[in-house]
Amino acid sequence: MTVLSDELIAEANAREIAALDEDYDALGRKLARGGVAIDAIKDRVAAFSVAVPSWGAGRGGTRFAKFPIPGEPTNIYEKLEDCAVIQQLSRVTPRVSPHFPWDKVADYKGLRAEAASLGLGFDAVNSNTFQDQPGQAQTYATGSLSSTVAATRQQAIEHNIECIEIGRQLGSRDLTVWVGDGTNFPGQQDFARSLDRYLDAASQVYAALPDDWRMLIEHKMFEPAFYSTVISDWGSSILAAQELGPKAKCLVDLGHHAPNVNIEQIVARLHRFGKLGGFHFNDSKYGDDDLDSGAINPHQLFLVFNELVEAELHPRDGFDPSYMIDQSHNVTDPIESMLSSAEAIASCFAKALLVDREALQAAQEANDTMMAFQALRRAYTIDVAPILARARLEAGGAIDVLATYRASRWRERKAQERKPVGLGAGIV
Ligand code: AFD
Ligand code: MN
Ligand code: MN
Repeated sequence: MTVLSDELIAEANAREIAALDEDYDALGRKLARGGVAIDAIKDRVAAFSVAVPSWGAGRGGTRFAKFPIPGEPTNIYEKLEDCAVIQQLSRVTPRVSPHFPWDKVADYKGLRAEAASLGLGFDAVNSNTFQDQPGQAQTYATGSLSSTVAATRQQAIEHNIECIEIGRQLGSRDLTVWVGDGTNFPGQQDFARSLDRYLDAASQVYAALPDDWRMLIEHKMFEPAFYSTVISDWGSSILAAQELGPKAKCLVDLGHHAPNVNIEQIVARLHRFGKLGGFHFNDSKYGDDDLDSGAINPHQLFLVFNELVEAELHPRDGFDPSYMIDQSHNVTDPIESMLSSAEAIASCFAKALLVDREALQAAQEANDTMMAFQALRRAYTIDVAPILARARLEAGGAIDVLATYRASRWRERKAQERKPVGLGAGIV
């Protein structure tokens, strides 16, 4: 079942195809001069995918306000529909990452079937112990897995185990655990003892993982806790992952680091120790901004993918990171943001594939700094858009994803059908 009409996509593509052929052939000739077969790159791009977050389908907000748009989805079924639009046009986002209890339903088998009928599967399951839910016995106001209150830790453990259970029914294989636990004042908690409590509770979640599952530990430096956070950085994350066991890996959210941190080096380090579990792609100017991928610093995204391509060529302890978008779309149509972000992510992957690794390594070995840098620069400056567009076209997607989406009038049509979202604040 397709959400948009295939004729609409075909008509839009018909207007673009002559120009695409010209651009693809020209780029193909340019790449061939360097010994690169454009079709081989296109095939790698066609096999690339990134998951979208269910919560990213709705408009996000800040702690000040949220400005909903008419026709935005209000439940997981409507969110899946919107994710299906993104996938149908982009052909690069075949999986959705759900968040619980936000996406709770009565029938998960039915939800999985519904997703499958839309051409979608499920990616990592995200637990939520950073918010209280109506009727919940214990509060997370002073922490969850690291709480000083045993009953609160137990509740957080049970919630994570329930997420694994739901994920099994949905066909997921990863549990992503991000906790907001931390402090706002010096002295508020003992650093060592709060980490001990976290590790003890996390090990009970870990023990409930099926054999083929992974627990992805997501660190974040600050917010909602502004003085200290229990899993604050990649150091805390890898130490926790090493302590928990081989199924525990680290998840890198691009917005969760101290300013100016060299994220690509962190990626290389985590891979070196077999602990690179996955990504939350977004962009950031100041902190956990959750801006659209590649909107602020596309070069950093390219450098991250450069490390990923390198890591794949030299797997230390396997290489299987899960890629996901984690963004808050506060001022755009979320579908448009995810279409644009998926393209930015895939394009950095394509550029990283175009790095002449032999030349790079030779320059590195010879300490030829300028030529090493130029090996990266040459790939970064190539416009890979025709490769992405051709891969999409061959998979049934749209050459110009945004123009085709707008032509579909999807949001306007949904505004007639869907109930309006309430106002209010809301970080997602
Ligand atoms: C948080 C983290 C984490 C979490 C999400 C919830 O990035 O991924 O699941 O936002 O909205 O900042
Ligand atoms: Mn995240
Ligand atoms: Mn975040």
